[in-house]
Amino acid sequence: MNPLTVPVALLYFVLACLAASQAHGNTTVSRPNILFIFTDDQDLELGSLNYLPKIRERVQDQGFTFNNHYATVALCCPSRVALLRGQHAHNTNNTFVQAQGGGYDKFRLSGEDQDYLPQWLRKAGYRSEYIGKLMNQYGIYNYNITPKGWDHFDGLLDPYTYTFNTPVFSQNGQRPIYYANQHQTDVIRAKAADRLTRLLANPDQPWYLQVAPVAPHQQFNDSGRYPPVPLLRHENLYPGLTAPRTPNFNPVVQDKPSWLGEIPQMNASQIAFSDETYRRRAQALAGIDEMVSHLLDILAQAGKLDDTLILFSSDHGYHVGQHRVPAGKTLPYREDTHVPFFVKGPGIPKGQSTLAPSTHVDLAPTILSFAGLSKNEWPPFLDGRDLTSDWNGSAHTNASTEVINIEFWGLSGSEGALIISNATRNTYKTIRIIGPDYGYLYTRWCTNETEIYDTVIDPYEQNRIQPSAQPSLANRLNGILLATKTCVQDSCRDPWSYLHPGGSVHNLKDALDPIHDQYYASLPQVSFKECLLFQSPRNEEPFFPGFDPNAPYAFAQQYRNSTALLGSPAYPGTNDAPEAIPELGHFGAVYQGLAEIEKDARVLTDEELASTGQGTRKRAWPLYG
Ligand SMILES: [Ca+2]
Repeated sequence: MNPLTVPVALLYFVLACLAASQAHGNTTVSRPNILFIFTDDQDLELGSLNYLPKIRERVQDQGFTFNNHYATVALCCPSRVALLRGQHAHNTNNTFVQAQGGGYDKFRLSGEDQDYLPQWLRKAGYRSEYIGKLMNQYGIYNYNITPKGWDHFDGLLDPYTYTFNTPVFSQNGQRPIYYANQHQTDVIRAKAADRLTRLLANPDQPWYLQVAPVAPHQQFNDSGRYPPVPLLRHENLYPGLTAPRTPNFNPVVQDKPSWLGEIPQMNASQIAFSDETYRRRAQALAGIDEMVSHLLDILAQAGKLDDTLILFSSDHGYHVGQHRVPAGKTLPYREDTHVPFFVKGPGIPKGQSTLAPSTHVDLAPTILSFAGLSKNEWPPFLDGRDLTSDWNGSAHTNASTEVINIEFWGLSGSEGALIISNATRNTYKTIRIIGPDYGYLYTRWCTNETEIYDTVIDPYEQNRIQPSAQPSLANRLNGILLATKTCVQDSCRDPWSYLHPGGSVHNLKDALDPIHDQYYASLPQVSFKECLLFQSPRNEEPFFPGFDPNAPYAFAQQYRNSTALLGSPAYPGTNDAPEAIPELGHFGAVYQGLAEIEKDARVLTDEELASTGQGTRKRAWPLYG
């Protein structure tokens, strides 16, 4: 053997390693493209996937499913901000759909818009694009303040986001365009298809494309809240379809805290509304099935279907008649928080799944891991965990993943067929435990009522366990909630170790050892002083012993600007449509190209733009100190 062989081989190896490490942050190495389909208000528990047969066949069955995936907030804006920042809502402090709890203006004022997913993907060498609904309160009044980070952004604008037949978008901050004579789902599909085709034309540039339709969200306009408006070509699908009569559908007995404990059973017209909502949701999803099929066809034609990471999920779940509420979200129960999540792509096993719990807070680290961004370039404040290990077969080895933190601040109510409008006592903190052979849901409401369910024997979350009946269980659940309600980073990923720094407790079973009775009995009860509509640390005392709410690490305050001055602006905008067009999305629109979709498009008039702050949706919010 030539004595030079070994050192030369070693040199090549070193050079190869250098090249690989330098690849992070530039575009010299080919990386899988990423397509993320992100729907709005799509349940898992009520069978929504039954109405997406092509997505199931072409994505889910070809990939990996997370069967226990949860949103950490059952509401659009806070869930979306948590996902895009990789942080729990108590750390983003974007906790509601409008000021002062949350919204797009708060996202900007906090500075979080300067340090979130698209900027991190850029570091990984990706081009990032976004089509559809980003978050609440990005609208005709601030469209020109383009969401940062995206290389191309074409967003729906409030107040037209929830009126399916009056789609209004701003592309990269340009003057809003109204796509007359088109249904929103078709516009998003055509826009996404157009961008996908352009992205595929440059094979040297890895890309991330997030497509965020509003379906199957309810239609909201000035006159009220209604079932979603499907594409006209789908409006006769599923005749006679009714909402599933789950055991918790409009129950005779309802033992619930706060406002839920006070509402009557739904009457016949409210039940009919629930059924119509469910049927319309199924019809609205048919447009999503078409949309994704169109995008998959484009990927297949380019020979890129197998090379692309495809993610599918929804911002949170939905209930239709469960717990006596005709339609809506915002509740801590399974229907509102459990969401579809599956991935398909290179290296991902086909047709497999996991029961390991996961949440939307995990998506940012998972996407960054897949994009190949070196961990030392990840933001320091991520609260979730990288899920790529789950599809690589090492899932659920760490029992600490059994804990899911869920939280809410703000209003609830029913989205149509009102039983109660603007329920103000809907702020709560919840822990869901999903163990290998046990499961619990534990909620402390802002009324200081406690709600406990054994979710293994009571999966519909109806039979409350009184804390006094199982005090050891109740104080352990209180303890873990005390830890997660203010968790940051590692304490979110492993809250049992936060409670037990010695490393002796890794799950609820360990914690229930009587040796810990005194410790858990000594911990303060999770409490609220009053039912506020936003996060106020002083309202949420006491905290875990030693926790200082004023310390910079608390609520990740060092990673965002103060938004204390975000006042209480009137709800800007009106849902008055430029024109009244009842039904759109005719048969000819299937796979119609963007040029055809744009045929009747026009910019909004000065008068339409000036409607900001007018209209019946103007609301004044109380100012809190
Ligand atoms: Ca939503």
